Amino acid sequence: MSLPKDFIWGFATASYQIEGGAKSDGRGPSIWDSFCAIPGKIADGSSGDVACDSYNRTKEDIDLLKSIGAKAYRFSLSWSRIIPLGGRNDPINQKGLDHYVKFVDDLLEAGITPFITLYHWDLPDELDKRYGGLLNRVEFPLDFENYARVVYKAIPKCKNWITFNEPWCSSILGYSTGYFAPGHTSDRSKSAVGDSSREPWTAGHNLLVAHGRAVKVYREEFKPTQGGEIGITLNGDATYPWDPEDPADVEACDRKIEFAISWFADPIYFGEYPASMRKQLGDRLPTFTPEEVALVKGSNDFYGMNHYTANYIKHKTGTPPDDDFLGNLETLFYSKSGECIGEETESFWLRPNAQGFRDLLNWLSKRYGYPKIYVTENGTSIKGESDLPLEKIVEDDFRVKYFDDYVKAMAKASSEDGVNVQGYFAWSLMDNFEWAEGYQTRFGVTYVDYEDQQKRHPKKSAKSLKPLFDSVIKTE
Ligand code: PNW
Repeated sequence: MSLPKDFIWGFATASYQIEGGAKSDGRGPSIWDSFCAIPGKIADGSSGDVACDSYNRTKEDIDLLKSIGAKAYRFSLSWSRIIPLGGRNDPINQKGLDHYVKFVDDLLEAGITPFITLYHWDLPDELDKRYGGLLNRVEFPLDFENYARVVYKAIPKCKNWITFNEPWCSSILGYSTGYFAPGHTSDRSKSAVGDSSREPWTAGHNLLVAHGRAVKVYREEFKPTQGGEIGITLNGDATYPWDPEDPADVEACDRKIEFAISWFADPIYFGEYPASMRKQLGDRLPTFTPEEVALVKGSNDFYGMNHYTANYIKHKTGTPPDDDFLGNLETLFYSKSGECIGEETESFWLRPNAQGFRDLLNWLSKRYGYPKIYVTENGTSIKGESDLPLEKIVEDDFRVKYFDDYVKAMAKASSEDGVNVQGYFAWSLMDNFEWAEGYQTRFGVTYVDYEDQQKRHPKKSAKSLKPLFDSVIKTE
């Protein structure tokens, strides 16, 4: 089992989860600032106001990356730091932009390759108020295109770009369940606004078009001189039939991945939505205009894969409710014969199953013609981690084993199955603001002491990745 010689690996973070500095140097608010201010939305009532204070600790973060051997760092930009109101006719905040220009310079000087995510969920709040944010099919893609252009122009040294992180989360958690900002849902006990039967599919469509626009601008105006690559990052879990003898469960396994991943990947690789989604959603799923197809089809230089877990899938019968987004099926932790998918973690949705990673890498490769894959996130929380004393927290053997199992499964997919995986980012470089779960759930390979000036304490897992990758990456 092995990974290719120039395989690149490192750690990932996202702006709102680590930066803090919410009002520093002219940053405007994002939808997450507003969402956190609504009582009851975040488990511990917290926000990203201070988070890991990374906005003020770039040197410390780069030193940390260097000390644990990272070759690359994936981070995201705060759109409202760069254009506080967000729109294409709104002013640019030079200080905010300069912050990222310098950060990239400093990373490169330290020998670390930057991978920039343009959008990791923190839409400028003004755009949500001005025209409904992601729900606006015309304005949102144009404003995103403008923001992307501003950034490409300012940071020519970055050669690796990701447009959107997990559009599934933005669409479903933001507009169906209301679990994430902006919190829209049909459930009136949670939100006064929202239509879970339509809005998530509209948001997803507009994200795809915005992605297409940003890629077109990169390819036409910047790629010829800068020579970088651009893609989108999609999340999705592996699936196994609840009853392997039941063809309907086997079929539901594919449908589950289609509703999560192919929703975005099929338009990007084939120019249309999966048939299973069209069949269930009818005209609630928008139709691509020819202009939109031209923007979206063929718009990935690489496939960004975020992956954490697996589920058993049991098909449902009858007509699914209007707010169903899974594809008329159930996701379960136990199979019919009583097998468990994996051990519990601190995250209700996450249980480790490394074989699932290998199987999903194969599924994606077969469907999309063996594209170049960067695993842009993979990692785990640990049940009860936050309640342990520091000396126990840094002995995170559960996380060490998770990375060991997952990286080896990926190496087998590469050398034995022919999957074209070229990079890997562990989520996350440090504990951070875990969205609606606040700070209780930790994903970091570094412990952040929020009670003691956000001091960083590398855990065992932080130091485990370098020897692990050294042992599987080919030397010639
Ligand atoms: C990813 N779910 O999101 C994100 O890209 C990160 O920002 C996040 O911190 C990380 O995973 C760990 O959660 C997900 O509820 C968040 O199924 C939630 C879900 C899936 C992915």
